[in-house]
Amino acid sequence: MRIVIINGPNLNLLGKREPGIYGSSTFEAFFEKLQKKYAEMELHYFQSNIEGELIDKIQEFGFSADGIILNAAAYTHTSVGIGDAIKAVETPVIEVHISNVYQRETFRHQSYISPNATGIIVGFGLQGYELALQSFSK
Ligand code: CA2
Repeated sequence: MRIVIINGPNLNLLGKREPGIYGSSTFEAFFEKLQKKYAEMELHYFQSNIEGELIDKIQEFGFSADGIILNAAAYTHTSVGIGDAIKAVETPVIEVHISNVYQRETFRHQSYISPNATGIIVGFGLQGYELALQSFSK
């Protein structure tokens, strides 16, 4: 099972700023734990603050991987381009948000990812990524 986790803008700051909303673990530390726990899976991780790089990565994995776990961060709410990329690829995409976006500002209630996502997980912190992973491991 080949799975990629793709994180969007500012998620490189996880564990370094705003722990009250996003927790205190860096994504790298969390990803290492996932790799150990799910050693039978081929896990990849990519983060970028650049919209086009996220689209390139979705296309790169979107015809060969078994699953994409995507937290497009702020681009979730703005990016027609990322939404189109999700629609264009064959690999199922699970949309993840660390925070419960529906408890937050109304602009975070809009998603260009959701209409073409296989599933959506919000508000479970970093555990949301693991839940998404488990959904692929059936
Ligand atoms: O809850 C989520 O996972 C979000 O995708 C996070 C985005 C936000 O724009 C979405 O509405 C919801 C923001 C990611 C920013 O990450 C930071 C991490 C640490 C410190 C500052 C920002």
